[in-house]
Parts: sequence; C-alpha cells; structure tokens
Amino acid sequence: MDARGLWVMLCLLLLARCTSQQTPSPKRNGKRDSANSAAIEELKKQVTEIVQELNLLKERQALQTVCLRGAKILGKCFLADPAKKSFHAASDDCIAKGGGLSTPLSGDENDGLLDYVRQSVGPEAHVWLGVNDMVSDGHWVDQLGSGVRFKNWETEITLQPDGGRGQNCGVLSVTANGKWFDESCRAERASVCEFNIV
Ligand SMILES: [Ca+2]
Repeated sequence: MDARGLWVMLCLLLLARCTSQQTPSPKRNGKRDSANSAAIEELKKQVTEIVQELNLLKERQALQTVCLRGAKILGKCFLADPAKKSFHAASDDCIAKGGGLSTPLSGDENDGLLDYVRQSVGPEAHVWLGVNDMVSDGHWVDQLGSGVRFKNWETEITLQPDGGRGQNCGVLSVTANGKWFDESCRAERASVCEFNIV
C-alpha cells in the first residue's frame, strides 16, 4: 500500500473511532462535553503521530526510488545520468523527475558528489551543476535564481570562471578533483539530479 492509501485508511479508522466515542450514552450524558474534548485532544495527538509516520514513509519511498539507485549524501539523494546533453536538456530532465541539477551547498557535499560522480560516471567526468550566470555575467545563481553562496571554482591553474559571456553554466570536474569550471551551456555533459529527502 502506498503512502496515500495508508493515509486514507488511517483517516477512516480515526473517523470511525471518533464517531463511536461521540455516540451519546444515556449513562454518560452529563459528562459528554468533557469526554468529547478529551477525545478531540486524543485525536489531535494521533493525527500528529500519523503525520510523523507519513513523513517517515515519504523518506523511505524517496530512498527506495532514488537513493538505492544513486547515492544519499547529507540529506539529498543524487542520481547520475551519464548521457551527455546540454545544460537546459539536463536541467529539464531533472525537473521532470521531481528534482533539479545537483548543486552542492558545502565542501563536504561537493566532496560526496565528487566521489559519486567518479564512481558512477567516470574518472574524467564533467557534470553540469545547477548554477549559471546567464542573466548577469559574473553573478552566479542557482536554479531558483538565488545567488550561490558556496562556490568551488578552480583558481590555482586557471582562474575560473573565465569564460565571460560565452560560458554561463557551471560544471564539476572529476579530473580537477571536484573543482568547478564555467562552460558554454550548449556543451554536452553528463549530469546528476538531486532530490531533497522530506
Ligand atoms: Ca559567464
């Protein structure tokens, strides 16, 4: 039974219990109001517990559908697609799956993504990241258009991002040990979708 089915079943069970508790009994008429209040409080408590249970189920479902095929790193599931495609095609594919292009938010997450890409795509892979500076050159934003706080540009050998208006999409390079480069968004690269676990 899926989460929605379980939810409906539990609601019906609760409704049945509530109805039976609210049925007037000749012997308890005087105490009906307080009994009803207690029943409502009990129901609220049970609903809270059910919501918690449902969230756990959602997490398990996300784990089963994505994490088992990909990798779970710091509260996100990552799933690689080795097929090379443009930034926009890769981004659209991730959105269609209910996620977005991978966008590490910390050094630890970047390292985790690097390891996963190395294993799943290869030792020389470049994968699209969910960052771009299409609107304003040099102002890198994530897929929701918010300014990117964590960046990991390669700056020791080259000085990334160095492509100006011709290179507006970011990639993570396994060859450069997880460092980022800007590239033409029309280039074709492998990609990794990320999914937030509820
Ligand atoms: Ca640029």
